[in-house]
Amino acid sequence: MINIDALNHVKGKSIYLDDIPEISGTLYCLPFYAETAHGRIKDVNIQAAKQLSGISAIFLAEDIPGANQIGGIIPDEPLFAANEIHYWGQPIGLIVGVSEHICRKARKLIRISFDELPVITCPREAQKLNHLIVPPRKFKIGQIDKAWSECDYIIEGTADINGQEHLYIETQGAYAWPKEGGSLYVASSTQGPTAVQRTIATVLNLPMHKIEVNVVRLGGGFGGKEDQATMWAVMAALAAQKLNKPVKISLHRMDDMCMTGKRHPYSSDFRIGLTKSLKIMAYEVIHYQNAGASADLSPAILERTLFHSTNAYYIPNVEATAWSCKTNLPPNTAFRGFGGPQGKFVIEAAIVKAAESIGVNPDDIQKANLVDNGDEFPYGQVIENAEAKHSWEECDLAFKLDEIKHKVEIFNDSNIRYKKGYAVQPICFGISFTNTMMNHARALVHIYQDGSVVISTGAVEMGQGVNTKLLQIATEIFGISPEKVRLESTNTLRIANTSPTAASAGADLNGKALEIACNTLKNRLIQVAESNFGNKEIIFCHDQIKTTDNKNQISWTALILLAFQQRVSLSEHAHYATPVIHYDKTKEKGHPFAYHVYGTAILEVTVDCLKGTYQFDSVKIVHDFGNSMNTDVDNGQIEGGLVQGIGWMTMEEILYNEKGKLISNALSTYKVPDIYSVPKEIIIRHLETIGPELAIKKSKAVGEPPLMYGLGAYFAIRKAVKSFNPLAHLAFDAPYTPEKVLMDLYRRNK
Ligand code: MTE
Ligand code: LUZ
Ligand code: MOS
Repeated sequence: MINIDALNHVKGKSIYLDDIPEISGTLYCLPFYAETAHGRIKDVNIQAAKQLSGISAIFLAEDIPGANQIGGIIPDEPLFAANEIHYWGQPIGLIVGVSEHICRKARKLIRISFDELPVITCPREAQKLNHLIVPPRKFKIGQIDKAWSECDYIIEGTADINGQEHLYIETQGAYAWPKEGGSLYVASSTQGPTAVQRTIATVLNLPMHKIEVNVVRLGGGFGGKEDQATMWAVMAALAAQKLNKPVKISLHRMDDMCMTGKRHPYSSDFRIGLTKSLKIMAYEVIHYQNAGASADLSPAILERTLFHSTNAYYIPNVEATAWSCKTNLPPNTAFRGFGGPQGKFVIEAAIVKAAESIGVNPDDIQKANLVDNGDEFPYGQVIENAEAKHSWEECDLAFKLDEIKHKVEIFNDSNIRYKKGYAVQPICFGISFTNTMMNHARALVHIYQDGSVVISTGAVEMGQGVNTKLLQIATEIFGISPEKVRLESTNTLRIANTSPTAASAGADLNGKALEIACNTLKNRLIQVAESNFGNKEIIFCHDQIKTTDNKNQISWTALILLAFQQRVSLSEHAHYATPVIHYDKTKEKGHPFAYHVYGTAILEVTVDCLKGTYQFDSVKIVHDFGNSMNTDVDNGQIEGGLVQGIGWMTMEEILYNEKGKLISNALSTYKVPDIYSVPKEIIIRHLETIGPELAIKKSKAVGEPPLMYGLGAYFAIRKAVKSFNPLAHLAFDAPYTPEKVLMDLYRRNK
């Protein structure tokens, strides 16, 4: 089935937040901030701005009727800074006026005076000063102290990895309007409608039942709207409530880039120990996470970094520590992979450094240590249905790794200006929210008396195709054509208490709830059919309900009408909670994931050693989809995730100056992959696996894992650089921008 949104997207008919027809009298709002990343507020002068004609109001912290608090995991984040400013771009108040233009004009007239405080942007520096979001976490397995003595090689190093701008095409926004009796309707571009609802309730001092949050779709989220869509919706709701008017907010790209958090930068120290036969015996790692100015989702992201610190490798002795460090940057947040990719980057760097010092290929070490059934991850989950070796072997078989290596060698021997590099990138990603409590979902299905069906779930469509998958589930169970089924918006009145659509689990959780609802309805319909046909086996297909002996048949539409006339309920609301999973934080052991997603990629790159530029020649992937329920949608996720990962590792460079001001604050200074920089060739093969029961229709979650194939981009480039400049000591410092590549190509170590 093609993506059900494809046609409307192409025609420009899909409705995003800014396309919602405006109610007359709608006001616009715009937050303002001070030109500092850390300061004590002395005075906020809004007089001149307030007097501008067209300005309706300017709200500050003191105007908030409820709590000035929007923190999701920890209550450490005000909606508006009242006394201290903790990052450049932190909202101090909200301007409301008749147009966005007039709000911008007013913003220029606001004068904020403050005392400067010291700005810290480096996580290691913050950790030394004990500026922490939460206490450190430590995952342990085996006995690391003893293990070092069994190692023939011990290699140490440091790896740095920068953040990433989400660059959803649709910037953050919301549109709120008052309803009867002090209730509010809020259209929001969010992955987490319930978080929006709950936070508005807190800030406006209202019960949650007075707030209806509605989400049609997002023009991309990528984690950037898991938590950080909330504050904009709260602002619009606050103004709508105070002024009793419809109020809209839609961030300018440069405000969005400046004011929102990004993927977390990490700085990590590692030590890896191997035997002569290249078995990794011991791995010690300390991660310093750059959390930014408040917690946001950082503690959960920190946790996933630890979960994925050993990627797809079995290591018997591990000690992994992670510090969440509070700095004067915008609070960093969820981004596809959720801390997992950062954990994986460090182990891959450790393997590459070990390979270089031992004198073998990194893929010799990678291959010798892939996880297998019965192996235990440092967090206690014992591996079942491992596909790490399987995907590696299939990848090797299909794409002939030896030939690729040989080709690269021959090329490099006969070329001076251009050098090629390659990397193999295995992945292993755990599926489930690591916070067990969040792994549940609900679905609501109505069959109308004309036989048409409408579905609501907690899943948010953000381009990943979850609605298409949900539609497939319903049409297959009912045996009806897709035209008969419609996916409704995600709405907190229809589906309550949702987890955000995140952790790649949107289709699994909401799909399973939908399956339950549809099957319940189907069983009711079977009873109606049986009352007509007698007790025979009944099948639903091609809009017909028939007995298997083909003697009786009734159309779906006729059966529904019959059921309606017999006063059978044609509506169902179902709930699903992932079984099996559990986790004990006091022991740092458990079984947090429903299953893991595996795969292996081979990336090839050509570096221009005169310019430092590079082009990816090819990325060849064998991916474990389980039994993919929609190969077009899933392949799209692989391509998108891969390119987003390559972008992060290569050209996307977030830069803050020493004062904590974002320098890369526009698309002219922050470069993302375009059609010219994507790999010339991307080949995706499906690994033949059965797929786990806990995946919807045994079709594994696909949203986040492929981003991590992109990690190989860094190491492929490094390989090419090494071939040009073999003696240089190279740091691990992603992204590997052309500037950094050029410096490394001509680096001379004494
Ligand atoms: N694909 C598109 N086109 N747009 C997005 O915003 N977000 C990614 C991934 N793929 C995203 C996407 C992220 S971060 C997640 S967690 C999953 O989709 C969420 O959707 P799912 O749980 O339905 O896979
Ligand atoms: N969000 C979350 C996530 O709250 N918990 C998770 O484990 C997670 N994992 C990936 C992406 N978002
Ligand atoms: Mo995705 S980072 O779980 O929104």
